Amino acid sequence: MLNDTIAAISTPLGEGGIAVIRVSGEEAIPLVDRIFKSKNKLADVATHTVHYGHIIDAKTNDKIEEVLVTVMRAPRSFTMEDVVEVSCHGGIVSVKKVLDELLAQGVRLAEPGEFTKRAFLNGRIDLTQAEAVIDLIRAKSDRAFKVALKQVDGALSKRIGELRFELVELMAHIEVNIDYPEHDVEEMTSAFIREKCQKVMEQISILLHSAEQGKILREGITTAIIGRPNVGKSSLLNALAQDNRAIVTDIPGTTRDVIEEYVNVGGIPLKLLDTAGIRETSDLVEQIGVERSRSALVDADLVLFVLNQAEALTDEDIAMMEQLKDRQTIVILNKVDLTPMLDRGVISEYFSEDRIVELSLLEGKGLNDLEQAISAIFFEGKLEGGDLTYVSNVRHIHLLKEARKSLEDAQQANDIHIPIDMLQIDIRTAWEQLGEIIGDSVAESLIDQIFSQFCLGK
Ligand SMILES: Nc1nc2c(ncn2[C@@H]2O[C@H](COP(=O)(O)OP(=O)(O)OP(=O)(O)O)[C@@H](O)[C@H]2O)c(=O)[nH]1
Ligand SMILES: [Mg+2]
Repeated sequence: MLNDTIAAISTPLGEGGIAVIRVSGEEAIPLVDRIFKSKNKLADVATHTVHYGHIIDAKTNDKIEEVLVTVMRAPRSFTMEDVVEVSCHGGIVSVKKVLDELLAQGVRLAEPGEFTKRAFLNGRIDLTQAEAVIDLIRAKSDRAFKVALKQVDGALSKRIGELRFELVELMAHIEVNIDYPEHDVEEMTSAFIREKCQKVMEQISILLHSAEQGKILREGITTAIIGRPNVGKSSLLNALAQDNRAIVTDIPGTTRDVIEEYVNVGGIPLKLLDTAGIRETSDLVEQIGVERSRSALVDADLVLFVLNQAEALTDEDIAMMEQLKDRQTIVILNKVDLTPMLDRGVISEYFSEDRIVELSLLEGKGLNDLEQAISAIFFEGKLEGGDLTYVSNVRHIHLLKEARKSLEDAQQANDIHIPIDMLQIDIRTAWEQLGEIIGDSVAESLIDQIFSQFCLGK
């Protein structure tokens, strides 16, 4: 199974200018050669070159498609195997035909992700990088894309590698101590263990903290737009979506249902929910809408509370601010093109200045300020700094937590002076758990690694 030759259509199905079929494996070149008619045999061409010709029906010799074929020989390819990419015309039928012809030659249809899996198994990328390739494909925003790109590049692996190096150093130190036990050395070792474990645990916590941000980047911040009828909630959704997604009228109670829209605000993906204006009403449909607004409010990570600053605050507005003051909230004072009527001082009692944004959706003013306020909340203004090593994968998060737990166990054992060869077990477990993140399958390399990097007695 491992080195058989696989193929798949690598471009999205549908009508496009071109479509690409990727073939990878030991037999990729000879198998494509059988159905490729051109001046040259692919077996003879140089690697990383492109060749014009036709894919033919092997039985009838009829031309099926006019193609360009790219040859990339192992190991300089995505999978590190021989890879042939066939570019043909973009229609579904022609691509299917070429693929069928390849399958008829004995090529196997690739499983989802199998090219990337091979890249991993052949050692071109590690697990975090393989997983990041998927994130890259699915990225919903520019920033999510950059994070994934960085992970493909190996940024997370590098961080994990550094932590494991700390632990290897620690294990080497302990190893020496087990071999040459002397009391005062033991004292020093205990302090050394405490310090190192602490350091690695802190680093793991930082990575775990970034997991929260990673999740946001991938899935979007659930953001509810809340407020009384007619304040401009739907206008806000439309402005952020740059589309007339929701109906806007001057009739209070226009929006009855929750309208969902993914938008990208300054590179941060928001799952925006426009809701019915909250008010007491006898209209049954509107009542249901108001109920839905309230439950959207409960589930939201971020609330955009919209007020019309050309109207005085009502008791309901104040009750709402009371309810929102401990949540992630941005207060939007809309309609600043009209004469102000609202007492801003009251709002300041509930929210800090950086959470209050003035807008005129009619004139399209203030959207930049809103963008900044959102960025500031979720990235504490730090995201621009460029440290984009986010952990966003559930498997990674789980292993990081496990590793931190193992180190906590080591710390506790150390505190009550349990013999250090016992601690060694916990530290080694942590080292292995971190190794699992990057797909480095455990122990056998441990000893080699210790003694290749350290010279005894130093
Ligand atoms: N003057 C002015 N009018 C605005 C502004 N933003 C929105 N409006 C108007 O206010 C009215 C209500 O806007 P919507 O966006 O429908 O308000 P809403 O909060 O969604 O209202 P409901 O769906 O009824 O709860 C419309 O007539 C908009 O054109 C603004 O910044 N200035
Ligand atoms: Mg509306």
